[in-house]
Amino acid sequence: VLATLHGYPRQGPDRELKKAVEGYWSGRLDQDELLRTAAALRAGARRELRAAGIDEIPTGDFSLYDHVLDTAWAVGAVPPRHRNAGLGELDTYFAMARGTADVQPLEMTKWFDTNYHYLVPELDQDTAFAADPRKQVAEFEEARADGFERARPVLLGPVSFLLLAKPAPHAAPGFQPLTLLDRLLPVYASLLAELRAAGAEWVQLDEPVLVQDQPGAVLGATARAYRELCAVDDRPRLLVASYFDALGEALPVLADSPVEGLALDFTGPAAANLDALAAIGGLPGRRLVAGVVDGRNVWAADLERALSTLATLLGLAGRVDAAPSCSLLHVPLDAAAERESDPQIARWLSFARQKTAEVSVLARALAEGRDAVAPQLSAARAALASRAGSALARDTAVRERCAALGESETRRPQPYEERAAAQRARLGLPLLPTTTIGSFPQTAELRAARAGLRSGRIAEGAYRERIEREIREVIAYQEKAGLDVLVHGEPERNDMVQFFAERLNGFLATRHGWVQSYGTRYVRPPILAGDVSRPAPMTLEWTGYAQSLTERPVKGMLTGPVTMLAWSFVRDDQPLADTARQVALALRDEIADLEAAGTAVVQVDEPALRELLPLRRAARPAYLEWATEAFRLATSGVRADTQVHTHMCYAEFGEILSAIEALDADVISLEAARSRMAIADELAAAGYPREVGPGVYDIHSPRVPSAEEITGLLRRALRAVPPERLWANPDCGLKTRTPEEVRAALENLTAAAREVRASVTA
Ligand code: THG
Ligand code: ZN
Repeated sequence: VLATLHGYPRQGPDRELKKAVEGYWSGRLDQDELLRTAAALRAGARRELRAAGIDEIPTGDFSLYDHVLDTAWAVGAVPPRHRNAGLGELDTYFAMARGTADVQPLEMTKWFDTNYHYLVPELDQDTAFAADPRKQVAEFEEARADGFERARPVLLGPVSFLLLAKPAPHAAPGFQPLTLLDRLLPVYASLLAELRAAGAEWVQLDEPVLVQDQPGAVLGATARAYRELCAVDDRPRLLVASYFDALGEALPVLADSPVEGLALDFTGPAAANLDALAAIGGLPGRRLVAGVVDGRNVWAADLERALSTLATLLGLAGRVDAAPSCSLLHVPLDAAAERESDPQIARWLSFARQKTAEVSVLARALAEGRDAVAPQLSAARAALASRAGSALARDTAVRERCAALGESETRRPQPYEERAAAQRARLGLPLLPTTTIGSFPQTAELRAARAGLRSGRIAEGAYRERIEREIREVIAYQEKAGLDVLVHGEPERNDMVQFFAERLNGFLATRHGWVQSYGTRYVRPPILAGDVSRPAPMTLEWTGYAQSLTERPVKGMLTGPVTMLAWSFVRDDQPLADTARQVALALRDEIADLEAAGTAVVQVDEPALRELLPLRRAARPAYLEWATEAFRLATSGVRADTQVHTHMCYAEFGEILSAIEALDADVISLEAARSRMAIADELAAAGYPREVGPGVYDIHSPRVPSAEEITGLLRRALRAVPPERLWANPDCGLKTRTPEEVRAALENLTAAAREVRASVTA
């Protein structure tokens, strides 16, 4: 029994990789310096893995930007616009990642249901694959030279690569990337042969798409792919890896293929792999890499339970190795770095360094017997007991309140028509009212002021004056621009989840818990550790201050329960639905306070509603049920004449249209500018009965849309949505744009709304 893993955080202890890559982009570092830093970070990671007792290490999991991009590069899937941009290799690679002044980057999208985002390969009928094994071979040889006899190159498998890709912009209509499988397999065969020639005994091919429901054609393609790859002469042994859920119908397909090993996830919903494996008679004579330590959450493992899973698995495969369930890319590097903030809680946590140690304890326990690791096992037991028994985890008042909730708390008492009439009377808005999504540009001084308050360099009073000044400017500006429903601009907020997490009981902040979100961008997700409650109002002060400055309605801005969960590390000791309900109750109280203070419009954002959608269809209805119920629990306590808004962005909404309706929000704003209003048609076709603001300004682009362009988008939306139910607003918050861009775009937005309004009433 060996200890191994699928991948390790790339950024380094102090996000050195971010600094080096951004330094290269800005010209502060040259290519050699960047590549030297990257090599030093890989060497550092190998030292850590050696110290932790990992027997077989992954190679090739490192990336300067993204591993799916690296795979596209390794198979030669470089789109012509990047290939022909006249750049050197490294700059061509970064042009695919983030574009240049002249060429668009690849699209970016979420990696399954994690918070990591990958670059979407673009393929068409003319894509000519060609193997470029240099990165994989070099990183493997580097590990060997460093004394790792057992190193296992890891790359994305061919089926997942094709299914995660999308047709290039000018692909033939109806083109499907999977049709390129026959062209792609020889390229994989050549990568495998090169790695074998370099001395690799095993190569891991990741096929995470197989944990999603796949049609028979995909399962058939999988069988064919691995039959062909296994027919290659002089190849390494193949380990096909899956993670994030159970393999389901793909398990017998892989088990029937000639591959020498499988890596399976046995945590969370993927624990179903255990019975499924037994049902097919196991993998006799073959290797099983057993993911028994949750690789994407931060809790110290229950080693006893993992050991008993491993013990069962030992009877089901020729050889069993212990591993985390997936790449450790999804967790921060080191829980020990949190010790200074709270040594007690740090014991409950397991980040990447701790998880590698857990895996190595498990492997030793099986290889040498439990006695060999008795101290570690008892420490793990003690940490688990300490967490389970802590007062932080259980708040009786919160639990009693949740238990007493009934159906009436999740429904607004008045039907929508009655609410809409009451809101019209109270708000007196024009047709096509204009608003923004919440945040306004955040200047460097503002960020410095927040950091200054935190570190004590800026006094509380001076900070408040700074925020007040910012709010005054934002309100005055919106009045001048002629917006109808105003926002305070959120100058006091860093991140829409972090801000609330810092103000709610039950959430913990980390100091160094960075996790890669995409490229050089990282987030520091809060940890949901205990029952959630609201010790004091969270948004009243600044919302109230903003409202005191204007006669027009100012929206109270909150982050919804699902998004609070999606962008945090969640508890593993109770269902997500229970945690969501607790967050919802805290928000419900906040909204009641806002309403009592005179707020007439509240917006509860759920940009992550689509993100938590389970990978398997069978689990989706139950998720959507509790997710929409939590939103209604948060928002349904208001008066009929208080208007509830919600906002969603970056999602394919199609799959969740009925859930969007089930939120029962009075107004919803959605991302739409990039899809040219397709969402307005979809909502109309689905019979969506309430008000909508399909975004008419793509805030992800520095381009300022003209009034004519916005007028066109509004007219386009009016083909699907009647004028009494249409709002004019940007796609998303304005935080990432410059004040100049925002000024120009909002003036064009209000001008366009005035024009369309006039033509509708004429
Ligand atoms: N908040 C949180 N999670 C998120 C998003 C968010 N997950 C999904 C999506 N939005 C991710 N998008 C981003 C966008 C920008 C950055 C990170 C994730 C970013 N990070 C800074 C960096 O890496 O330099 C650090 C930010 C900080 O100092 O906190 O720019 O909106 N919770
Ligand atoms: Zn948004």
